[in-house]
This record gives sequence, structure tokens and C-alpha cells, in this order.
Amino acid sequence: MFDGPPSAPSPGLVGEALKFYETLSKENMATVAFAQESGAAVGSITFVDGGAIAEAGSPDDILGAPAGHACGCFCKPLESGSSDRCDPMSHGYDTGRLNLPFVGISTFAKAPYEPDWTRINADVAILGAPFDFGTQWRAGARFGPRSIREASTLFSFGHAGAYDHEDDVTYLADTRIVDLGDADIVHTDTLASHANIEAGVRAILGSGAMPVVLGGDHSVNIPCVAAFSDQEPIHVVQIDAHLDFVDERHGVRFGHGNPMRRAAERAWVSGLSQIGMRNVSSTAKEGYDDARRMGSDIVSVRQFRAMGIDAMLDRIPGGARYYVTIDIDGFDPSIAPGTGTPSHGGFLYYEILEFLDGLARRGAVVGIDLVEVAPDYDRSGATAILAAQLLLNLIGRIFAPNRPNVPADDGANLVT
Ligand SMILES: [Mn+2]
Repeated sequence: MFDGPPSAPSPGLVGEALKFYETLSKENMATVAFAQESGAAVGSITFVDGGAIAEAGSPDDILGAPAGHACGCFCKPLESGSSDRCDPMSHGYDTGRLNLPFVGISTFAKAPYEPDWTRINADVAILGAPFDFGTQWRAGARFGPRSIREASTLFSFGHAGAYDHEDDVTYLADTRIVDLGDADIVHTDTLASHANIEAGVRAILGSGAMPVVLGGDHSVNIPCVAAFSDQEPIHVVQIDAHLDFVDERHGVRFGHGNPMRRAAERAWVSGLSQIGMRNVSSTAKEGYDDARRMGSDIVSVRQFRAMGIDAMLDRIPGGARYYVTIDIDGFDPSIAPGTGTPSHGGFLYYEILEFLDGLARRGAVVGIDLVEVAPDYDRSGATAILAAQLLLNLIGRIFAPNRPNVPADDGANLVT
């Protein structure tokens, strides 16, 4: 059957399509535009009360923008991108495909897929790190990136941005996101897998985009932070139920209990704010002693709530370059059960969104990872939806006008 806009129009195609749409749309008024992959339009059809008129026209006449993107959509291309890549937020309700969230390929936020890591041209680049050999209890975070991408389509209706009525701001309207796919993972080989993740993050940083890495277990933070070795110093802000500050156990130094220790050792990490630690099963006492000695500020969920978000923000150096690492188990298992090591007494959504919103006003956010989503423990999908919702709302706020990541017209608040 006829399935969306034709990819190989022929002289008789408009007539064939007319017959099809006559049966489909007899009762309705509808406008249908056709284009071929080369970008040349072959015609448009307007139905009025069951009648049809076919007319020829140029792509711009018919679609308002060059057509024929690789993804098959009819949206406006990215301004600075090539003509084969599209701006997913430019989909309209009155032109082109409707492209509902459950339709199409699940890149993150249905953003363009960029498999060539030498051609990154965006504000934000998404990299999957489906690695979970670093876990010490339940594995499954290797399926985190796919689940977060799938969940993110829920928020990708294409309303030309995301209007927040409380803030009276349309977020994500001008933010260019690309999805690079996943770093290659070599089963049983942690260091090779981590090296591939590091190479991806380095490619993103080299392009000037902000990396957003989808884990994977928390060990993937180790190559992410390693990739900043030739950058200006970063302050690491961690949301997590666990301190992850183990130095070495049975020779293991790159598992998911080690990343904050490895980060604290890096010369380019100026400090750590570790938020959400609670209960048994976090790092042993010597880890806490080491963390404090190495400069960490450690705050539990109950301490965070008692002091409030503003006081928490005041404990973090102002005007710094922040690297944000979010372990989904920092949230309460009642809203995030899909993780390997859940721990009750965790955060709720708006506590963390408001905190991260404040952080994105306090300085530039230069990198993010979100880790430990293990979707098979949550058949509702709510954990992956939480991850996608938090990331999209955070990215929107980081790139909102006049934030430190986005220079004002006079460049006054540009953080370099
Ligand atoms: Mn962790």
C-alpha cells in the first residue's frame, strides 16, 4: 500500500496517489504534498469536499523548505547543517508528515542521527554508552540508552520547542541536538569499551558541542571525565544514592563503585559535590573519609531537603564549569525502580530539576551523563521516561536564552 510520501515519483504517480487519497479522504479537506529524494517536488494535491486538484510547483512553493531529508520527513533543515539533515522541532501540524512520537526511528528526542563523529555540528550531542560489566549486583544498564531514546520520543511531538507555562519560556526551540548512536562495546573488555566511550566524548568536545552520555552503568563516567583532560577545569556534580568512591577492590578500579574516586584523582577536576548518598550499601567509611580529604562536599537527601535548594547551590563554587553525572538511583525507587541497585529514601523529580536549573544559572554545564537505567526491572517504563524527561528539561534550561552556556547579545555572560 501507499505509505507516506513517495520516494521515487514517476510521471503517473500523482494520478495514482490521487486515486488512493480519493478513497482515503473523500469526506475530508486535506492537502498533500509530494517530493522526491533529490529535493524536486512533483506536485501537490488539494482535496476540497472530495474533489481534487493537482498542481506542480517548486519545493519551496509547496513545502516552504527544501525537501528530501535522509529521515524522509519534510521539516525545515538545520540552519547550519547540510540539506539532508532536519530540524525535528520544525514539524508543523499543517505541512508535511505528522510524525507522531510512536512513528519512526528512536533517536534521542527524534533528533538527527549523525554516524560520522567527524561531522558533529550541534549544540548538544547524544552518545550511548551501553556498558554494564561494572555492576556488582543486577546488570541490565546496557539497555539503558535504547530505553531512554525510546522514552524520549514521548516528548518529541515537534511543537517547535517545549513551552513551560510556569516559566513562560519555550525551551529547546533553537537547541540543535544530534544523536551519535552508541560507542562500541567489547564484551568482557572494560578498558577497550571505556576507550571507545572516551573517543566519542572527545569527538563531541572537539566539535564544540556539549556531550550528553546515556549509560550504561556508572563506570562509564570514568572515560567521560577522562575525555576532559585537555579542557579547562571542571567541577563534578553527582546525583546518586551511592558515593562511588571505592579506590580498589580485588584489583577492580574501573567498576561502577569507582568513578568518583577516579574523578577526584584527575588534575582537571577542581572539586566534587556529591548529593543523595544514603543508607547501607554505599561506600564504606574509609571511602567517605577519603572523599572528604580529597575535597568532596557530601550531602544526603535529608540534608538537601533540610537546607533547601538555594543553600545547596551556595555550597557549589559559582561561575565554574560543571560536569553533571546523574545516577538514576539517586531518585526514589517509587519513581525509578528500573535500576540495578535501588535505594529507598531518594529524590523526587522537581527537587532535582529545580536544583539543576539553579546550577545551569550558576555556571556553564559542559557535560552530562545519566547512568544506571536498567529498563528490564521496570515494565512500566517510568524510569526511562524520568531519565528522558529530566534530560530534555535540563538541556532546554542549559540552552535557554541568557544562561551561562548561551551568550547574551553582547557576549557578557559567555563562559569560555
Ligand atoms: Mn552511581
